[in-house]
Amino acid sequence: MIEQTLAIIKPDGVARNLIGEIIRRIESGGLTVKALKMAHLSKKEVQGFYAVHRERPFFDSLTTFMSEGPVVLMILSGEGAISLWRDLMGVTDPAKAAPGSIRREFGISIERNTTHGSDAPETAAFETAYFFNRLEACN
Ligand code: 3AN
Repeated sequence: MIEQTLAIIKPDGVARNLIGEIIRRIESGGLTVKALKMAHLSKKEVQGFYAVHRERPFFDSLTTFMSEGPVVLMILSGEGAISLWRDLMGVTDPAKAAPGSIRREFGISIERNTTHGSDAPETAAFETAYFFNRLEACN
């Protein structure tokens, strides 16, 4: 099934000039970039995006990190895009991520793990709509 998913290159990735390398992996991995923009999110905007995590102990630290500098926001499309993008990223903790995955190669810590990807169709729908309106999303 053709799916759409939200990808973010997090502040640690943008700050280390990894935008090109990560988009190269997205495109050569079989995914298409459908929409793309940069933003320096406010802490409030990040809190709204990560609202499902608001009770987690790392919420304050995570939202501070995600608002410390610019990010790249993208809608990716393709066959099984949600799980395909998560496979390319690797699991949350870079130390446990598969060799060759983005988080294994570039992640600094479980928090500063370079990229984000939606984890299910419902979260993908919420997350893409959180950052892109219908015109921007090329629908
Ligand atoms: P994923 O992004 O792999 O789906 P989630 O949804 O569990 O992982 O966590 C969202 C984000 O919160 C992660 N990408 C990471 O930046 C941060 N995070 C997750 N677990 C921790 C943790 N134990 N300590 C600090 N930050 C964390």
